[in-house]
Amino acid sequence: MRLLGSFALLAVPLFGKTSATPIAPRSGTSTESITYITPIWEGALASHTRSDDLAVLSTMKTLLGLGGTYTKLGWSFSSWALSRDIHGPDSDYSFDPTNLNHMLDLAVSSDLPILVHMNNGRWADCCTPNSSGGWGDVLLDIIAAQPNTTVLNSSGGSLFSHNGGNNYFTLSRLNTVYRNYKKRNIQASTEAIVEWAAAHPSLFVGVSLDSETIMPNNGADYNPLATEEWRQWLQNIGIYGPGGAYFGQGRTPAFSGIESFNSAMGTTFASWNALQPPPSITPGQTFSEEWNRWRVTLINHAVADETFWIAEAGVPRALVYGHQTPRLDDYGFADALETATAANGASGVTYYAWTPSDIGQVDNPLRGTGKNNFGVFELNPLTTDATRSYNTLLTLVNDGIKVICPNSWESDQATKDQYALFGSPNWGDTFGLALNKFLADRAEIPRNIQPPPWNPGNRVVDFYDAFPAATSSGPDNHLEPAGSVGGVIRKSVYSAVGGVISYSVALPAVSGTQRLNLWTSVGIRDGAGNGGESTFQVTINGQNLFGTGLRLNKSFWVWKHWLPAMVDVTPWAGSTVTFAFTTTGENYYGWTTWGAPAIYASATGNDLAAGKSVSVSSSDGAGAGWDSGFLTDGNVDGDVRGRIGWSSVSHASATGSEYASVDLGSERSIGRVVLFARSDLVEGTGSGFPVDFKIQGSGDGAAWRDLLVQTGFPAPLAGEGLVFAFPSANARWVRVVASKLGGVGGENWYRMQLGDFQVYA
Ligand SMILES: *[C@@H]1O[C@H](CO)[C@@H](O)[C@H](O)[C@H]1NC(C)=O
Ligand SMILES: *[C@@H]1O[C@H](CO)[C@@H](O)[C@H](O)[C@H]1NC(C)=O
Ligand SMILES: *[C@@H]1O[C@H](CO)[C@@H](O)[C@H](O)[C@H]1NC(C)=O
Ligand SMILES: CC(=O)N[C@H]1CO[C@H](CO)[C@@H](O)[C@@H]1O
Repeated sequence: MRLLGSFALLAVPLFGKTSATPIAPRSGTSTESITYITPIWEGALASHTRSDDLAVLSTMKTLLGLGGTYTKLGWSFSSWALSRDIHGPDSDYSFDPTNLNHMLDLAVSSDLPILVHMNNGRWADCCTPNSSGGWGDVLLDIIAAQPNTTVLNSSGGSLFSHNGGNNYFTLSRLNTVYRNYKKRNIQASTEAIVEWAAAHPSLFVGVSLDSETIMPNNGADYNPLATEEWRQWLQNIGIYGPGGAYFGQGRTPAFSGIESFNSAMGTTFASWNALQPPPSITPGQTFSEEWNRWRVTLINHAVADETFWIAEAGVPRALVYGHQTPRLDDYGFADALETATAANGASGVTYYAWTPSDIGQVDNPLRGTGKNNFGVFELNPLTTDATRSYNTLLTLVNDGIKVICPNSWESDQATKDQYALFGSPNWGDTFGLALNKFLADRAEIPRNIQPPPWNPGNRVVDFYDAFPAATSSGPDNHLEPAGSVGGVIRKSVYSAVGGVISYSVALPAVSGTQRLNLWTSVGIRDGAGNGGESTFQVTINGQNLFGTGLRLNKSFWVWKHWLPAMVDVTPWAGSTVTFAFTTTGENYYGWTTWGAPAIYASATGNDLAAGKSVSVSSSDGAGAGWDSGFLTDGNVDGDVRGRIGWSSVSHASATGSEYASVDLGSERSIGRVVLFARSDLVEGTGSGFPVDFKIQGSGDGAAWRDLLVQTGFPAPLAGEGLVFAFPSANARWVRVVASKLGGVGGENWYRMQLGDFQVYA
């Protein structure tokens, strides 16, 4: 038995880190009942002087109204820890807290809650005059002047420039020059916020990550470090190999040699060193899709790592929000929706919307991935119609949003605060009116907290089981048994494009705060051919539940991804309604599946394994955060510190048998197991999660039967909860038996590690 090497990693102090006291964690997913409206307002950065700041905030309070107990007005601003807010060369451009402290003080004097945008990504030099009035981009220039730091196009031209939003540094983890400065300064900025928040807990809403981390276009990123890291990721070597900081997070499955890569991709590279990205991206073409998958992975990693840096400096992950612009252009910007949830704390987006249903297309999937604690960190209503803006806000709040940062692009920005919401005869006025009414109407209404999908409650309608009684039209509607769809675990309802599957359902009545939610995941069944997109929609009595529909590009199949989604159907409780599951798209490509679609009644959900006894095949790390008892302690808060979960002993190779088994105390009918990845690794996504495993049930603890079989499961995000649904069965003992194990970051070995093990009816 070897000791867990990663403990040593955790103990290494970070340079520049002080011992800020962490503020008390608040669970962002179950106890937070406040919705915050925090307009973006950069204070003295705009056209007025600091002495005006309080007056501007006071005007904002008067014009928008303060809200009340449950819906509150606040504001949000940026920390520019790599540009404006830095000391000079003598202290190596370390973080200068002067501006941040000014804004934090303003929050206290105005008595308004604040959210801080960590604006150190591509917008790092936007609107950031430094203390001497110049543009505070000295450090950005210094970093950009060093070798291999910026994003490159296919002919080696740098795509970095100082033109607000174009600070494109390569997101490769091998870009240590940029990452070291960024981590140091972000953590210093975080520590100042944490110290302030500890003194003013009711004024601290949270932080959002770098705004809108994307690729500049489809001609990026050809930086040699990005290519080198891609080679390592494809083979699970280097930083993704044994001993590497990100071991266990490489591609699943890895390629054993360039020959197997060439044969899968239709390429002819002579060696791994000769591997280069395709010169341009052709959607649907296998090699292009593989390359684009890596581009999205780079963004996911950047978002996840920044979250960990901030969490490590003391902000609970539930208060660290992603800030992405998903799905403007999957192949150009690589801005897949998953990048908005990769933060693995809370999630969030910038959003432009004409209509409320535009918003629903993003926030329903965010909720489905368990990110019911989510925000819109730049909300641009794109309409002059105050009623539409108001309805957009209502849609968000109905979906359980926690933070809304209104923004308003004014046509007369030159003479106004950049993000003024009032005082001009343009869009801002109508949005301001909508906000004013919303804050007043919602003042005393608690936030509409939605249950996370791993505990959505009791399953009251199972569309899989009910399929034989459904009417279906269109080609090839049928059931797929659990585990049979591309090796991905879902019991799914399968249809081809044009398929409509209709169910007549008597929804149960609800009482009190109980809610009914439809949860499903959507996927594309077959990947042959080029391009193509499917749109998934569920209607209830003909009315769309998913706005304009959930759109999936074929890459979801290529990557074996499923998009989870959840929508509230409580308004129809107690009545008999018709649900129709429909898919539209290009016929040739649009073979689609609905994974484990069901309706759950929340507020009655019950983890049958909670507090129950666990037996395991082996154990390691006792006293250092690891104990088999932590598997059923219900602690999934995703905090970086504390009770982590269970770890097996180490194995020299991935092939190894380990299990964790829970005794439910009596025989129960079960249909779902939810496994949580370990959540504590300081950098990066989860590892130690089993790769090949079975979920088994037993009535006597001796004879086991397979409930579900999984092979080649890709490394989940740190702390991610994964829902494995299977046809209902009776069992008293439930176990997860792994036959192929995951690598563990910072170690040379393979282990089975889980954060939490939950079982549901
Ligand atoms: C502020 O900006 C000016 C002009 O861009 C630059 O010369 C100066 O070094 C900057 N000061 C700091 C502290 O970055
Ligand atoms: C790459 O960038 C350089 C410098 O901006 C430009 O001259 C060149 O045309 C670009 N090449 C491609 C293929 O985009
Ligand atoms: C920059 O990239 C080149 C080409 O891959 C490589 O030889 C060199 O070592 C890199 N330099 C640094 C500092 O990473
Ligand atoms: C929403 C989205 O990004 N859809 C894209 C899917 O891929 C096709 C190309 O095959 C694009 O045209 C779509 O815009």
